[in-house]
Amino acid sequence: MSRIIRGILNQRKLARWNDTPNDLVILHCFGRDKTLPSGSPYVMKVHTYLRMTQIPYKIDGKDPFGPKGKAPWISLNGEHVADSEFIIAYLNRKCNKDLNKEHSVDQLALGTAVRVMLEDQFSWGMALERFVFNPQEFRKVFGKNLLYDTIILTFGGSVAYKRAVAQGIGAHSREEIEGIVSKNLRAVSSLLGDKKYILGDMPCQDDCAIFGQLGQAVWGLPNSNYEKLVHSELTNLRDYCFRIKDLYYADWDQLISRKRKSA
Ligand SMILES: N[C@@H](CCC(=O)N[C@@H](CS)C(=O)NCC(=O)O)C(=O)O
Repeated sequence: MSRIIRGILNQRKLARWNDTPNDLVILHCFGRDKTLPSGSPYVMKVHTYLRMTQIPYKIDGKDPFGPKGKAPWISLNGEHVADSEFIIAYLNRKCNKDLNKEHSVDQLALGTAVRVMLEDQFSWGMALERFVFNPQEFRKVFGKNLLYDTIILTFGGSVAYKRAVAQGIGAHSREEIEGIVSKNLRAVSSLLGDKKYILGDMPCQDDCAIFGQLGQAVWGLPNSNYEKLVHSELTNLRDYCFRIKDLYYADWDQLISRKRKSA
């Protein structure tokens, strides 16, 4: 699709969300999944941030793909922002929030390093596991019906594979990729140790992203080696995810229900 046509379609899509209730964030993302509120780590990240900061929000599942072609994106008072990091930076400014104020610059650098490792490496391994190596298992997380699942998994598999090859990791064998990604998880486990959150007793902004990613290993990669790793060996990662779930997602079971459409 040409850039001009994409631009026009984008403008139309955004216009639909110009007139939303005052000061209410609309979080645009895919519909609910079956084992966790979202199989997208980036959606989980923003969702968790909204809960930690207690910013009022509502979920839209009809327009999941934003101006940059990805989920999530948000609308607030006629403004639209795409990309989880930019969304959080924007909301910090607009709503005067700062989850990092208790932490030193050096501590925050550690949080950033862990986030980037998971977002730029673990998440590729996760996408390949779901769409390329083990697609039937992923149906347990997001499946709707055989036809829908077959289309999404076939299309998603081909896109995920091409992108992973372009990124670099996709050139490796499944075993090699699992080795790389398991090493990520072991590194995060060592850095977390017995701390409650990645930097200590208080959560920081990067905990939203770290939870979003690790939560996929805990609840969103059934019968994978990553699931086994966090449930049997790296149990501090599993406990970390349960801690955040218990604190910020009292309605978890309702959220993973297919029946409700908005939060
Ligand atoms: N850098 C983006 C990444 C978002 C992202 O990759 N979203 C995925 C879902 S997990 C997506 O929309 N993929 C569709 C596509 O790339 O076509 C962010 O932090 O929000």
